[in-house]
Amino acid sequence: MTPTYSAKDIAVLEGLEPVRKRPGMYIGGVGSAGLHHLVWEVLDNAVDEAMNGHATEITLTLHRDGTSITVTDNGRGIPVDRHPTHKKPALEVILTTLHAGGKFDDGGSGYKTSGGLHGVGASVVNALSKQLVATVKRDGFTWEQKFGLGKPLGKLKKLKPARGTGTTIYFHPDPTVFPKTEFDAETICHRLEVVSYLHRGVRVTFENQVSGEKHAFQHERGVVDYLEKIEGDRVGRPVHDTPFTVNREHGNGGGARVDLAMRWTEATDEHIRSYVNGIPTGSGGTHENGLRAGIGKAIRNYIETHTLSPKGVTLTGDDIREGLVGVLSVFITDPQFQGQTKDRLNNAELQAQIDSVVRPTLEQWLNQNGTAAEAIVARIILAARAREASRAAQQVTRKSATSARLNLPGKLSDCSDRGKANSELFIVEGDSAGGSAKQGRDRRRQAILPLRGKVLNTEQATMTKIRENKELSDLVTALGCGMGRDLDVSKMRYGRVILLADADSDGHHITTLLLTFLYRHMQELIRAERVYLAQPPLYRINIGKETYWAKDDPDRDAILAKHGNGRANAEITRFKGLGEMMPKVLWETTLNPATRRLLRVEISDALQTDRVICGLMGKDVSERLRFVTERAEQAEALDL
Ligand code: 0RA
Repeated sequence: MTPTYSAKDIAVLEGLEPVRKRPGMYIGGVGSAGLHHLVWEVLDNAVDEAMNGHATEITLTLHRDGTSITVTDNGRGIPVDRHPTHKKPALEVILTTLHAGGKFDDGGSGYKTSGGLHGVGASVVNALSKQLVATVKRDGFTWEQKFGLGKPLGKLKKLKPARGTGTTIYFHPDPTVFPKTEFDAETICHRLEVVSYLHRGVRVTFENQVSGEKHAFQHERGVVDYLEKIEGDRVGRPVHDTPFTVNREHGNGGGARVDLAMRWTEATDEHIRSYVNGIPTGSGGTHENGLRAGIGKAIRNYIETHTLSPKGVTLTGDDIREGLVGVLSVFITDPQFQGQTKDRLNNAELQAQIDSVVRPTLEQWLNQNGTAAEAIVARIILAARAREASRAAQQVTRKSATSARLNLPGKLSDCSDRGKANSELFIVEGDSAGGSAKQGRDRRRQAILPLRGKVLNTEQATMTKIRENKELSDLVTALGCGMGRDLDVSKMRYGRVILLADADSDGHHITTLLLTFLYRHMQELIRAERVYLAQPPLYRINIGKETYWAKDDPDRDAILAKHGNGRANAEITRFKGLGEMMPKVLWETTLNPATRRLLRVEISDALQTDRVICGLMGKDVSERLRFVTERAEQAEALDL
């Protein structure tokens, strides 16, 4: 009889040439995200080993060159015995064979790596590394095999006797594939910390040999510890003591492993961090929808059965979840991600699965925790009443706002092309700068709104305070597109809004405050690519007959190094503020579309952004200024 091979058996295994030919297909691109994808891939394999109870420790070392990494775990060790069909050590097979869909389940040998939880498998990392060394402790010995560009540089070697088991992968990405091979320590460190929260008990260590720093993370209470960390970084105290938790290891809930910790706080927004197989899902998806649905049903049911329904207001889902902070981590076998940044879960079945786990457990928890339930229900009813009150107040202002243009702020110098795509509203700090900008602008397409005084830090303010703030309400009125839930980007009175502040630290601070407001309350404007930062110069440098403009100190030094012989023949003027600049100079350097440079504000990773904004504008004041100054260097699009 002829043996039957299913298509899967044949199609699954290939050589690594396709990876080198089209790396983007496997890791999403060869930019920084793609480079770090290699790290996540190697890390995931170690995490997998820990998740299945075989490893308790993971160490990641960023080596001194900043471009190579070692990941070690104390798991079972990659098998080194001969693979029955490939006639090679299993380790070599795993590292040189492409596994479709990241899964490699070789029925016969019993090897199963669900390591592709993140995607593609260690062989892809190997293919894209100029060097990779796998070291395994297993069967009483240390074993080692070296690879270059995915090809074995020699056979698997049996080295000295060893106690214990484990796997160590060293890799150095190929600089001919990646234009930039420097790893970002902060990104890696943050990811490792998250791993330690999502896998309770596992000891995760980051050794940064570039900076000499070492961090060790270990959390026995897992997502509950994570919840408390997030709450600590944000404003709004908890409204009840014990968090609500779910911890379902496989089986129940239709197959998904579910880990959840959440608590209502006094914050005015909802903050849920979700993960699928340890991958952050910043744009949510079916698992988050299931969570929201489950919470909504449980709360409504509880309120009904205890006859707590408020009079005169109906509770919306948003009311129910106002102030909720939560961490949801699920592990599933075949995650499907969608969306531009592939950070939204699309597996339809997850919605009902999570819903059916959360609803009954939360309802039961509410019934057993009367004090907490009371506080939560009171919090929800308060949210609903506040919403109704602010809606009523808004309707009054909106009625008068639509009736006339007269309500536009008095300090706004409008442009004649307002409403057209190429029109621009400049938000300028201070009246004197506003004056220069007003004179220097192109009146046809550029409008100027000067803001006086300090802008409110919206991260710590209530909605009422935000609405009462003159500077912010002027901004909202001038833009004409509403804010919060009423935002309608299509109504925006200008093609772009451009923030123009002094090039000094005060200016950066104001920019940060405005960005925080826009991010929290007019986020669609940023997503629609309608928000920009102007880049006014800080220095004028005259060298001989030439004039150069520098936006900061490094820029100045670069110009001096390139065009001057040191500082000797250069004449340097530092602008104290925009107001000091002649209108013509402001036009030439900052306003004129032909000569200026703008940064487009963009949200590359919603979770990361939230983290940064909380860090910046929440409790820790010291972190604030670093942000815009550092990020503004990154030219072109600014990662908010
Ligand atoms: C295949 C089979 C087994 C373990 C592993 C792979 C494994 C892979 C990696 C990658 C990094 N660390 C790892 N640790 C283990 C199971 C072998 C057995 O049954 O003992």
